[in-house]
Amino acid sequence: MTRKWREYGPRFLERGTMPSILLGVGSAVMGMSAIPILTPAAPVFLGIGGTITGVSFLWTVVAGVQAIPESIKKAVDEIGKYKSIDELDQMEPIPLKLGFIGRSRVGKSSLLNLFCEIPEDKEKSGKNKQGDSTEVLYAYIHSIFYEEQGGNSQILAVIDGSGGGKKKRDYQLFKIAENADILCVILDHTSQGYDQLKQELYEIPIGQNRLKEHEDFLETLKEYLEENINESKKKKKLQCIHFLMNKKNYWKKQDENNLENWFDDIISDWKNNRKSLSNQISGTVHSNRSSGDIQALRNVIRNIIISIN
Ligand SMILES: Nc1nc2c(ncn2[C@@H]2O[C@H](COP(=O)(O)OP(=O)(O)OP(=O)(O)O)[C@@H](O)[C@H]2O)c(=O)[nH]1
Ligand SMILES: [Mg+2]
Repeated sequence: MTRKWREYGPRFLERGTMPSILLGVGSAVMGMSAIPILTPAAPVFLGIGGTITGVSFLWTVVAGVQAIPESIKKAVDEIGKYKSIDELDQMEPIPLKLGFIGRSRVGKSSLLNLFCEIPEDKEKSGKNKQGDSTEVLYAYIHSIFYEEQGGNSQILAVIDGSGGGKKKRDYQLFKIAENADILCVILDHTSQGYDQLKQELYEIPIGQNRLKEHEDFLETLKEYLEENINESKKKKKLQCIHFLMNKKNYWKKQDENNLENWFDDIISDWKNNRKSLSNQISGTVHSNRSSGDIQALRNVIRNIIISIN
């Protein structure tokens, strides 16, 4: 069976077709059993049974058509487009998935736009297309050269979710973690950003609550990954978790040591105690406002890709 059609069964069942078929058969039996009983109620039973059977039949047909997977697309033709993460496995080759996760306002969407050099008119700021449910996550298909221009390239699907505090939003971040090969976990010391301050070199003190927010998030992420990777084996070990301590340009000089130590402690903790979750664990201090830092991150990702291949 081709890769495309292997998906058909699960997609068909996902659409609630099993209960619908059972309901259809049940009501057909109910309707038919009314035929020999020639009471005035028989046509009513027959009518109800027939209607339910008809609706179930229609439902099954519609689900059967909807479940046909999209054709396998050449990944190279999709560069520069947003794709729902469910479509990524219909590409040839399947792109390597790089996920940006972290609390709201850490700079995930800004990073996606800068990292992939998405033209402004194509920016989506990580928001889902209107009309889609919040569960639909999009990836931007991007090509990264791992040697100088003209060398080998790797097609990446870069995924950015919404980091709002609500449980529903957490679901998005964890869904990214579940799908990614390389996970970039973004942290910062303040939730403030350029949009509010309109200044590049503003010194913002450490938000202790903000650090606590990240610590709690990392704890939940760890539990989630442990559950998925170790126990259910639903997900394979991540290739790399790279931590990014963003908004360096807003650090106060006197806070540098504290923030570096806080960040180093997190990386050491994951390196020492979470080895089972990822093949590689690393981290860099970073600012989205620095083009040098964006390039440095590209190099980090490129080196990870080289080490995987
Ligand atoms: N000064 C400064 N501001 C930054 C940096 N990175 C992001 N910002 C700003 O922080 C604000 C929030 O950034 P977003 O990219 O929208 O954050 P997000 O993580 O996508 O947030 P959600 O979508 O709510 O989860 C924006 O105003 C960015 O311009 C940085 O390195 N330095
Ligand atoms: Mg965003």
